[in-house]
Amino acid sequence: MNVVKIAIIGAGFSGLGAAIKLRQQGIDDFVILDRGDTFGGTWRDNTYPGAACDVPSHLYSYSFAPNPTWSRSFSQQPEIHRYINKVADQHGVGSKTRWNTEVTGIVWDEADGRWIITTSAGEYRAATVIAGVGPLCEPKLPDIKGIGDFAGEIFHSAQWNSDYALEGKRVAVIGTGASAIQIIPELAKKVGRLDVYQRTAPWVLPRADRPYSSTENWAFKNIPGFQKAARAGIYASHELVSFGLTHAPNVLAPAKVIGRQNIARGISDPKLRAKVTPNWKVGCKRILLSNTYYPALGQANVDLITDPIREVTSTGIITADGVARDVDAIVVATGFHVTDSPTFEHIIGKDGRSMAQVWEATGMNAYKGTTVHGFPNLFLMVGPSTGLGHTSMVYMIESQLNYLVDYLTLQRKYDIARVEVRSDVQHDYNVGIQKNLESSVWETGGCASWYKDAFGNITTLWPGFTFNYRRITRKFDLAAYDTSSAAAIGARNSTQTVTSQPATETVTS
Ligand code: N01
Repeated sequence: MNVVKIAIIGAGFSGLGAAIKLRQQGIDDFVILDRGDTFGGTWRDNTYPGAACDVPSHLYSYSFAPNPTWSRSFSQQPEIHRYINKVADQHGVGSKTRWNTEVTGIVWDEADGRWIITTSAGEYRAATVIAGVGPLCEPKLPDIKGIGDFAGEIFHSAQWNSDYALEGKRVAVIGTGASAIQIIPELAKKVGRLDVYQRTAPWVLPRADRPYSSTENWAFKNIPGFQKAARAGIYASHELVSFGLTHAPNVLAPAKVIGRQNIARGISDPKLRAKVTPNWKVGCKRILLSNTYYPALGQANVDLITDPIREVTSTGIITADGVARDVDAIVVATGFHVTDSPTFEHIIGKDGRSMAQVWEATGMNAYKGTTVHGFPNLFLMVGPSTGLGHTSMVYMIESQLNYLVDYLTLQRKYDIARVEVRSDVQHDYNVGIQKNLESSVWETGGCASWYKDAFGNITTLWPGFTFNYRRITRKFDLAAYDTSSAAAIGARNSTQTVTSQPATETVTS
């Protein structure tokens, strides 16, 4: 058994960021556990052709590790993966990581005041766990009749089989979300026939992607403040969108015009144009960016199929109209388990219930997207109500890291051994979140999306400006927590509360 002060689960943007912050705090007694073998998380796993980021590179990177040599305005997966690993090298945290270590259980031991972490490579005990597992890490396979019987090649977009040559093959893609619209133009170039199964047409806007010139990269590197200014400009322009998404969906009407123009520019056939035109408000689902998706759909070797899928057979797909289309391979681009992630079943809190069981009753919720009542000394990264549809998640991650670092400072100051958010504080916080979402496009936009949970609540997204999240995570608000000192834990039965005052923080967007 390995005993550490802090265990970080996951080596993506969150886990790596946490490790770097711990190092900067002078904390070395920690370990990072990851099932893969390099840093990167989702940017390591999603290797599908065309994988790229929808957020400009200068914003989709750590503020403390700017990269003046991004090759394009929107980076592709290999470059982001390289960036993350370079940052890890620069901060020397590779040696803290246990690769190929799948975490199978995280159980709170109240008597010991520590988490017991079971992994494929043995057991760990840690006083504090930072869960940087990411919301988009558990591929969701569609529940379609017969899908298990398909005899050809079938894989999820996040589990790309690069050993399988798709050249010249008959291929079906199920889904037209963020991943699919990046995959489809790449496949259209090389497969014999491509059947695209669309359940709901997405809004796809032009992508202002271009290579950076050597002069620009020189300027990012050598002109003081130039890269920071570029980052700030990108940040500000994206925040404007958040006002429309959260408070005034009609403000986004120009985006609809731009989306229609993108369709008209990319597709000449009126029937196909009609099929790809969404009937819900822009922003209700994630706004997608592509200059190549619509032209790909218009290619002679590509068919867009909008009849619902009835079943999958051993040789292909049959739609509700009875048409059978045989294929050699099926690419399943149907998203991820987000509000129902299997990860939640593996985290067992103080009363023996899993996070999945707790959230079955209440819906997925946390305090500031980070701490959950009943799960002491656990910090979720990119937890409930911290997701974004309009800007960089790295900004949210860094806000959470501020919160964590401030906690660690207070922990030392007050010798805190156990910290648990108060249930009333967590409840009130989430009432505020849901209230802020009432007028949002995600609620009123007339679409179904993974942003909503089984109760119909939007438990994934941060409502409003991200600088408000930065503001509420700047300081760790001890008053929102019940805390116990190390001495009290030692005494086991006599819990000594350091502080438990009414919390006053509210969410404003
Ligand atoms: O998944 P999705 P994704 N039968 O859930 C369809 C991030 N991301 O992997 O719309 C038929 O968006 C489903 O149809 P419908 C980003 O946050 C970021 O593409 O539900 N179809 C939809 O078309 C994104 O939001 C980047 O009707 C079925 C598709 O599958 C998140 O990842 C790049 C079906 C799923 O779309 C997930 O994106 C890529 C069924 N049974 C991804 N079930 C960046 O650039 C589902 N579908 C940062």
